[in-house]
Amino acid sequence: APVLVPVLGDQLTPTLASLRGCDKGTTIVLMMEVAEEATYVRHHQQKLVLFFSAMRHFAAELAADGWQVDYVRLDDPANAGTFSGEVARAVERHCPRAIRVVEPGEWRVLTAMQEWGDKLACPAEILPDDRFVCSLAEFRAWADGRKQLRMEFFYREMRRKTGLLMDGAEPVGGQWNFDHDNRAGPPRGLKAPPRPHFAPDAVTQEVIALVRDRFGGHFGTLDSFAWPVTRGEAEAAAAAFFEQRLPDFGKYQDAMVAGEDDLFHSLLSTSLNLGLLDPLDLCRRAQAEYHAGRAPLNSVEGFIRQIIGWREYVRGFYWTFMPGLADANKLHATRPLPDFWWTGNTDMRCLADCVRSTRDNAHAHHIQRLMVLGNFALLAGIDPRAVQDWFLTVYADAIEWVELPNVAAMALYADGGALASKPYAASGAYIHRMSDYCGKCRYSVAQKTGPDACPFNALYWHFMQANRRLLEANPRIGRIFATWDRMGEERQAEYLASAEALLARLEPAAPGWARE
Ligand code: FAD
Ligand code: DLZ
Ligand code: SF4
Repeated sequence: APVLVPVLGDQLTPTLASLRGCDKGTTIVLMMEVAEEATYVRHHQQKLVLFFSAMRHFAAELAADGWQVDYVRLDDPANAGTFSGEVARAVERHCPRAIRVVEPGEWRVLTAMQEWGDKLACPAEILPDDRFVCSLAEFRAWADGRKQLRMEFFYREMRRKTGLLMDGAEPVGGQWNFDHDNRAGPPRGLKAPPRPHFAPDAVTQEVIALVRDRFGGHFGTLDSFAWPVTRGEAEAAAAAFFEQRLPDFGKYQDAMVAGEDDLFHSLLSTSLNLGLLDPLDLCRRAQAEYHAGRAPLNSVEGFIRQIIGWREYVRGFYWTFMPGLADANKLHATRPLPDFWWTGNTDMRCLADCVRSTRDNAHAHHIQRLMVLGNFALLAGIDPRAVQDWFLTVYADAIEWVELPNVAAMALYADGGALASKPYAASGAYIHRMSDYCGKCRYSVAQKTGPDACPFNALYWHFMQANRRLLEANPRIGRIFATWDRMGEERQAEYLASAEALLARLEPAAPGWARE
């Protein structure tokens, strides 16, 4: 009897642990397009096309390589609609002696997977996903016994472990982190090289038709679909990044320019998260760009830190703090998500541009996610679960292991500071410094209160006041309250009244955008 190897949509890696060492003659690879995965949140249409197309391409590659692939298409009339249902049908079809599968990227899927063995009366082995630099066991060992988890210290361990940018025991350049060089605001007219565009082939076009037909009501447009859907395309995207964007990646990492949707960012998160690219390999290639003198250290270090630092850190964090993390709400935020998060219909120019980019590309870059969208949700006290659903729905790179820690812990401080040392809260001045949004905004960033003032200004103080008890004790933010106290009651009242007026005007989103 064969071994059944289910391969999920974010496991598109030929060296996947479950495939390694298997005999092609006695292994059935099972890939499943299932309605539940497409609708447990109503993913952006581009995200659906990306997953289905990349899965179909990967299945074809495996088959060409001699694997027996049992591929269940979404439009198969017998499709059971869920992973568990499809694995059960496959067990009936193939009578395997065992199931071998790599752990998934979401808690929800893991709990279902853990029942397969018993329910199907077939031994099921769940293997660690070793496509990461740091195993979960290693992360737990690092985290155990620490009072505080901080990315920076974890990152240093990963630098030592991988030897990336190391000079013996010392970091290359004498510092671990060059972030202070990576905070340039955008000069007027800053433009990035055009995004590499991967024109939809016949497979992708068929999937686009399927998605339009079945999921045309989901958020987002499909017209500009340009994501790499094969390993070859992902490699081409990486090569283009190293050549054209990496040199300026560091300097403009935190910059935002209206209409410049990705600036010098790599756009490689979807390929990394689907398994089309290997994180360590990418970092080594970035390091080689530095050694060849083609990219400066601050860019290369910054890029490597995002991958072996943040990406690995949030994964360990997710599996350490689930399932509680999904319900964390330390700041007791309960406001519904505003309607403009879906429609883009707001006079706040920064937010309108971020929502527009999200709709057009199923992507927004980090500082847009953190300091515009996330910052607004934090300051306005939006219910973390609603914000989580939005982020999981709209971004093509959103799989819960990476989305949830970034949203709940990094952006919303819903974990009360387990991940980050302070909330990423900022007034309009920060967005003004880092972007060209404010000049043409209907609000005035310089004005602090009143109907024409930048909403971030009053919301900032409203947030600080509302959460004073928790934040005052924080050495990294506590001092801000001295400024507030010096303002005088009248000014304080103006701030709070402005914020209350703004919050009262927020139109809650119609139900049904994220979940049926
Ligand atoms: P680049 O800026 O080019 O960075 C290079 C790579 O580093 C990325 O491809 C990504 O793999 C990794 N990386 C960078 N920052 C992070 C981070 N904070 N956490 C994990 N990996 C990181 N990333 C996702 O992959 N999926 C998500 O669902 C997601 N949701 C986010 C939600 C919020 C609120 C925030 C603040 C960040 C989120 N991120 C998420 C992290 C980051 O914004 C994206 O990885 C990045 O914008 C992807 O674009 P890029 O490939 O051009 O990144
Ligand atoms: C995101 C996604 C979608 C939309 N569809 C599928 C699917 O039909 N089949 C599949 O195997 N995976 C899909 N995925 C990705 C899964 O949701 C992802 O693999 C798990 O959420 C986490 O491992
Ligand atoms: Fe955003 Fe305020 Fe600037 Fe307008 S003025 S773009 S709302 S930060």
